[in-house]
Amino acid sequence: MAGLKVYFAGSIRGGRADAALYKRIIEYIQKTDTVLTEHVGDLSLSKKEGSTPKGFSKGEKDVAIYLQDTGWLSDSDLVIAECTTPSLGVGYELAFAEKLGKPVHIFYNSTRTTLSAMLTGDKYFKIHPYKAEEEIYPAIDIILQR
Ligand code: 6K6
Repeated sequence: MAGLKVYFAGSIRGGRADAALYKRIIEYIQKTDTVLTEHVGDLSLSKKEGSTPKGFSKGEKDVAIYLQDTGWLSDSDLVIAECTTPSLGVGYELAFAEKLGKPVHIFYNSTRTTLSAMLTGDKYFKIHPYKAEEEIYPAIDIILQR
């Protein structure tokens, strides 16, 4: 645990097609900095598991997730999101982070998706379209001031 506190956002119930990519990005950030949301890259977490409570009713668990994640957003130094797989939760987190005044960096693969106009149209966000995964890592080095 060191350096900047990064809130990494990626789709869970929106779909886990990019979970392995999230894991690689999280591990890259963790070389020098702290990722508050390591679970987003947990490959054992399926879309269904992310929504199936263990020991909690669905409502109780979701309240706990919401409170934990909004708390982490408040505590974070910046937000990095991978938005190729669309996610309502990630969209909510991005707007929440903007209201908190946190720097927000949004990555997406422009060969696979067209980002929502609610993100590309908001000049607050720093948007990083990429065509190949290798382009993500040098951009992260700059964001983290390595
Ligand atoms: C348990 C272990 C791993 O995940 C869980 C339960 N689910 C969640 N835990 C923590 N954060 C979550 C969970 N579900 C969604 N989120 C937050 O919303 C994450 O920070 C993601 O960036 C985002 C994904 O939203 P959806 O709408 O795709 O689920």
